[in-house]
Amino acid sequence: MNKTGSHSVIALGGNLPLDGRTPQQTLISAIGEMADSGLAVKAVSRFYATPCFPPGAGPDYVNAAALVSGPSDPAALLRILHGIEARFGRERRQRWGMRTLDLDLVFRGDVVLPDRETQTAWRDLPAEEQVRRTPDRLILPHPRLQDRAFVLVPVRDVAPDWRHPLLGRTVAELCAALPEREIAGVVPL
Ligand code: PH2
Ligand code: MG
Ligand code: MG
Repeated sequence: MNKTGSHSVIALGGNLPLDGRTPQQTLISAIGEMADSGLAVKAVSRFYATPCFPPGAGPDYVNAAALVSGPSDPAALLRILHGIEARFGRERRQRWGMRTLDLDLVFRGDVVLPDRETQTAWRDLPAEEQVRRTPDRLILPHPRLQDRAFVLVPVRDVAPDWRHPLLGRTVAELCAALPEREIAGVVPL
């Protein structure tokens, strides 16, 4: 089977210090917690400094990605990730607000959740609605994956050949389709 067939990729991000520790240190600890929570961490990307999205909404982020194998049920994996976020001081207050740690499930093999139509509807959501609306259930692949250099560039380090099950493009191809300026803003630490 393809290496990413039964694997998941988790995007890590943070832009606030926690107890005097930098976001980079928090992300490293979070990867340790993933392993302690029973996930097999197969690969970790480089760490990147990335401009905050939306621009001006806070300090720059540190972003990374991890390739893991874990529970076959994506919802069980998500519960583990939420538990780790909570242990690292994450408070869910504001959409796209500043945070000490964000762990997003980017994909799980070629699973599409909850179904093709719903994933497509969230993926095609107009930008102004993306600010207002948050899905109340797990959408896979992550509906904004193809848009964001701060997700795609780290994910390319660990899973360049994973193919989006609905777009039919690999991570490397999705990356190459982004404006050069956005890729250039994602700088290895
Ligand atoms: N995450 C967000 C909102 N904005 N910007 C960057 N650069 N990196 C992120 O991980 C990020 C963001 C919401 O999860
Ligand atoms: Mg996020
Ligand atoms: Mg999140």
